[in-house]
Amino acid sequence: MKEILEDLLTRATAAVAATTTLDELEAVDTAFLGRKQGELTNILRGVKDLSVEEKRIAGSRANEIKIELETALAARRELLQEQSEDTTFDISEPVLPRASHGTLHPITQISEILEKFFAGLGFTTLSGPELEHDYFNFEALHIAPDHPARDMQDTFYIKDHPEWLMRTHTSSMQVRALREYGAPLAAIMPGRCYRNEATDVRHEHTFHQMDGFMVGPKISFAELKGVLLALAQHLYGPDTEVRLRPKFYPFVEPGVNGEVTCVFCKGKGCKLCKHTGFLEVFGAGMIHPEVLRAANLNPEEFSGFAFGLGLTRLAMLKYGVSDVRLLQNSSVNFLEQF
Ligand code: FA5
Repeated sequence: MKEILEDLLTRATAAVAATTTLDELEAVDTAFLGRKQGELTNILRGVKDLSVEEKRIAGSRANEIKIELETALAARRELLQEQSEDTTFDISEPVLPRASHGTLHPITQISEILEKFFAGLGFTTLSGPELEHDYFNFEALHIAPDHPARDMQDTFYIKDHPEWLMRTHTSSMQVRALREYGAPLAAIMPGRCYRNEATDVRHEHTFHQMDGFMVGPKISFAELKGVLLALAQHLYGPDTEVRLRPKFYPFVEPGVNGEVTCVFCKGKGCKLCKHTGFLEVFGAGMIHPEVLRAANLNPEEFSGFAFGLGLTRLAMLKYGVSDVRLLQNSSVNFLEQF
């Protein structure tokens, strides 16, 4: 009797596993456990006619097998039910138009490319306030209240609070960051800036910059050059060259104007690069000792370089946008190209 029961269990389990529809499963259920002619039901019914010893052994095993089989059937039933629900669809249902998902703004895209690049060089990304105090935007950067450099960066002031203004550059974060985290420190600071500009194809009243700096015990101009070259080649390809020419910024000494090989004519000279073969994309230099002092650092102990990229300009070059104002006006027709 024991062999008959084990053989039944093997066959029944295999039959359950082989079913692919709920109808097939019900047929297996009836064949083994059906109330009238189920194979196991019949065996259980005949247990009473066995000897006392056989009744004890076969009876308890037959009941165990019944429970095992019921469990296997229930599990299979659940699985087949799920599968049949998954594949049920209404072929008469009307097709809905595909939802529009939008894309990341080109300035966000370029900012993320740069953040990844700088993270690889060990720079941390920081952000700071757009409504800034005059001190961090100008004075801490060695631009006194009557300094002519202020004329180049006129901005929007807060009525009755002339010491508060919309920041004109992300350089406003330099002293804030160094005061907060100390040196050595390498950081980039992307963000929105504002200037009181007469807007044209290259100038907006609201635009994006990314400042960066590295301050440590022996940071030199060579490191600045290396970082800027690696950055330009990462963005515009390995043949890109960087040209640095002297430029005055009150917060760096020496200061430079950084240009890269024109991405449109590859250095041959065209209308966009005014036939020079180069396009201006950043300002940079060695951090002025007065700025280090404002950051509570000793210029005898620490030196550093700083650079400021026009993120808006970089995005225009990378994606071939000819008018800066297109980037601010939120036109879906324009933005969905990116
Ligand atoms: C500065 O703003 C300096 N803070 C950069 C700097 C940082 C120099 C650290 C040295 C060390 P500048 O005013 O040149 O410099 O602006 C830098 C870039 O911002 C420009 O090359 C340009 O790409 C972008 N930019 C400036 N004004 C506008 C504007 N109105 N619209 C769009 N982009 C602008």
